[in-house]
Amino acid sequence: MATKKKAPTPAVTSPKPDRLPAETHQTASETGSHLTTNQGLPIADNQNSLKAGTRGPVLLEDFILREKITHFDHERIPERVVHARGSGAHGYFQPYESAADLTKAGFLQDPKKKTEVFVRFSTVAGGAGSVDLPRDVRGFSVKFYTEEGNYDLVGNNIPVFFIQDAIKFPDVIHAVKMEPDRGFPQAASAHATFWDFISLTPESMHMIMWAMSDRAIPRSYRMMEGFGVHTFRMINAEGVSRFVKFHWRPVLGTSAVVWDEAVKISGADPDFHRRDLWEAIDTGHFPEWEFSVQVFDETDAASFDFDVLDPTKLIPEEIIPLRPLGKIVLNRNPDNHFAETEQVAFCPSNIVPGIGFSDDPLLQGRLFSYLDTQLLRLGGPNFHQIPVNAPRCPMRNFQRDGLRQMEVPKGRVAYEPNSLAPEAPRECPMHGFKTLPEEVTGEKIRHRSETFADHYSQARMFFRSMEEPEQNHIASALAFELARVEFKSIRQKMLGHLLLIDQALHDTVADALGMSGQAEEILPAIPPRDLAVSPALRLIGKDAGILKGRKAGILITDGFDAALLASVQAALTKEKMAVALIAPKIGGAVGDDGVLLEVDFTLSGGPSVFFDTVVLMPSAEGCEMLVTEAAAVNWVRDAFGHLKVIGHVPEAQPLLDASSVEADAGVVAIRDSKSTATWIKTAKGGRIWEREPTLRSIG
Ligand code: HDE
Repeated sequence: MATKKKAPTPAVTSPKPDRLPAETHQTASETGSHLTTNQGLPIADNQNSLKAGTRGPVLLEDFILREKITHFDHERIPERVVHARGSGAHGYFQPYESAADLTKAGFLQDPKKKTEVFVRFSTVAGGAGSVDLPRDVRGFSVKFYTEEGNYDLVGNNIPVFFIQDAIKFPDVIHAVKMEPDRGFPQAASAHATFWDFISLTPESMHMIMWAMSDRAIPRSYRMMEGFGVHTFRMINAEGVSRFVKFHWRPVLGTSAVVWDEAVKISGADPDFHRRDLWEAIDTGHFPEWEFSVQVFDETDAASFDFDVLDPTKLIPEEIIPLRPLGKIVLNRNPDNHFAETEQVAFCPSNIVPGIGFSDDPLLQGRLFSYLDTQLLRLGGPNFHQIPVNAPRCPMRNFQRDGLRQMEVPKGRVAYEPNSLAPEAPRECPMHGFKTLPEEVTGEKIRHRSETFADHYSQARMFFRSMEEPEQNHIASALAFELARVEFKSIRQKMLGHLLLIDQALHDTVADALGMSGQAEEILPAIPPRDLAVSPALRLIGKDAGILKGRKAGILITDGFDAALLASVQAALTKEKMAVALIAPKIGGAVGDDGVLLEVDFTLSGGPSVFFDTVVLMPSAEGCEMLVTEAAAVNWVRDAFGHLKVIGHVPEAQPLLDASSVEADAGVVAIRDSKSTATWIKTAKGGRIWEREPTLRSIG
C-alpha cells in the first residue's frame, strides 16, 4: 500500500494568530471591567494557553491555565442522594393574622411582618440532570429566615410516605433509583427493583395510590400542594402544645398533566417545570401558596382510627379542617443556580421556638440524616456560612475552625462558661429553644407499634375518594408500571395488594395486564376497613377554574386574520394568561393586513403539550398546507388527546378533520369576540374529561 507523504508544515503568516477576530472579541478597554485570576491578577489573554512557540507544547508554567482548569475540574459537588434535581426561588412569608393562640413562633405573630424564604422544589428519584416530568413525588422545601433562626419545613407534594421507619429509607431509595448493575432506569419507578420492594412492603400501599395518581405528574410547581407529612407540634407562650399537620395550597389551584403529555413533555422540554417557575417569576407572575395547619390535640389523636405518628396516614380535612396561617409569595429568581439552589441545605432539625417534633420514627430519623448528608455534600461543618444557608438573624457561638471556615472569629475565648469575655454570648433561658417536656417510658425494643398495622384502609379511602377519570389514571399507571416488571411473581403479589385495596381496581389492572385470576393471596395484618371518602383529596375540581398563570398556544399561518388574533390575545391577556404564537416558520407569519408577526415557536419546537389550551387560527391556504404536515396534525391530535379545549377559526376545519378531532363541548369555533368569550369560558372549565373514554382504554 502506498504511503502518503507528510504535508509540510505551513508557515504562519497571520500577524496576530493568537487573537480572535476583532469584531467578536471585546477587551477591558471597551467594557471597563478586567478579567482576573482568583488572586486578582489581571489577565491579558483568555483565549490562548502559554506555549513554546505558536504550534509548540503547552508549558507547565501556565499558572493561569492551571488555575482555570483546576477550578473547572472541581465545579461539581456530590449531588443530593435523593431530590437531586431541583428548582429554587426566593420570596417571603406573611401571616394573615397572629397565631399566638397556637404558637409563640415569632414569624407567625404579626400580619405586618414579612419573613424572607427560599423554596426548593424537586423530583426524588432522578439525578440532577434528569427530566422534570417523570412519575415521581415532588419535594417542597421551605427555609424561613426568621428572627429566631432558620426554620426549615422540608415537605413533599404528597401527604404520606412509603415507609414508617427511617431504617427503611435507604432500601426504598435503592429500590427506586437506577438498578446498580445496569445503571438504569433513570428517574423512573417502572422497573423490577422498585416493585419488588413495594410488593414486599404493605405499609407503602397508601403512598403507592398517591404516586400512581396524577399528583405525581404535576402541571407546574406553581400548581402543586405541599405537605409537612409528619405530625409536628405547635407550642404557645403559655406552654400549651397541640399537634399540627402542615399544608401548602397553591393560589393558582392544584393541577396535573395527563400521562401521555408527561411523556411527550419530557422529550420536548426536560426543563418544563424549572422553566415554568423561572418564567413566571421573571415576568412578575409571582406564585403564591397558602400556609395552613390542621390542629388537633391528644384527645383528637386518640379518637382517630390510625396513629398520628404513622407517616403513611393522613387526617382527612373533613375530620380536621385546615386553618390558614399566612401565605408565601415567590418573587425573585436565584442569581445563581449552583450557589443557591444547589447549595441550599435543608434540615428538618432547623426549628424555632414555638414549633416542635413528634415521635414519628420517620421524622426522628430525618432529624439525623439531613445534617449528616450536608456535611458530605457541602464539604464540612461550616455550610451554614454559605449565603443561602446563613441565618439572617445574629449567629453567635463558640464553634470554631473546620473546613471552609469563611469567618474570622476574634478573641482568645472559644468556650463557655468563661470569665474572660464578659461580652461573649450566653445561653438564654427566657427565649432560647426548649424541647417540650414529655414523659417517655418503655422498653428498649425494635418493634413496630401495633397501631401502625393497618396498611390498606387509607389506601382504599384515597382510591375511592377519586373521581372516575382519576381512578382510571391510577389503574392505567399501575398497569403501565407493572407491565415493565419482567417478573410475574412481583406482578402477582402486587395484584394481591390491589385486591385488598379495591376489588374493581384490582380487576381493571389484572385485566389490563392480562393476568385476571392470578393475584397472590396476601394476608393483611389488619383487614382493611371502609372509611368515609374524602372529596378534599381529589384533584379534579381543585384547578381553580381560572386561566391565570396558564398558557395558551395559538397556531397561525400566513394570511391569518390579524384583527381576530389581536382580539383573542387581548382577551387572554385580560385573563392573565400567557400566550405563545406558533407558526410553521420561526421567522413569523404575515397576517391578512400584510404585517409580519414574530412568533415564539415552530410546530415541532412548541408542541401543544406546552399549552393548557390551544387556538387554531390558520388562513384557508395555510390550513391546506398544514393538513399535509405531520407536525401540525400531531399538534392538534395531541391537544385533543390530552383533553384540551380547542378554539378554532372556521378555516381550520380541514386540520381538525385531518387530526381526527370529533366535535365535542371542548371544540369551540371562534369567529368574533362573542365566540371568543365562549371559548374562554369553556377553557376555564379545564380538561374535557368526558372525551377520555372515547380515546383511551386502561393499560
Ligand atoms: Fe428526605 N432527604 N429523607 N424526605 N427529603 C433528603 O437531604 C431522608 C423524607 C425531602 O430541596 C436528603 O439535603 C431520610 C420525607 C425533601 O434540598 C437526605 C428520610 C420527606 C428533600 C434525606 C427521608 C422528605 C429531601 C438528600 C426517611 C417529606 C430535598 C439531600 C427518614 C416530608 C431537600 C438532602 C432539598 C432530601 C433523607 C424521608 C422530603 C438524604 C433518611 C418523609 C423535599 O438527607
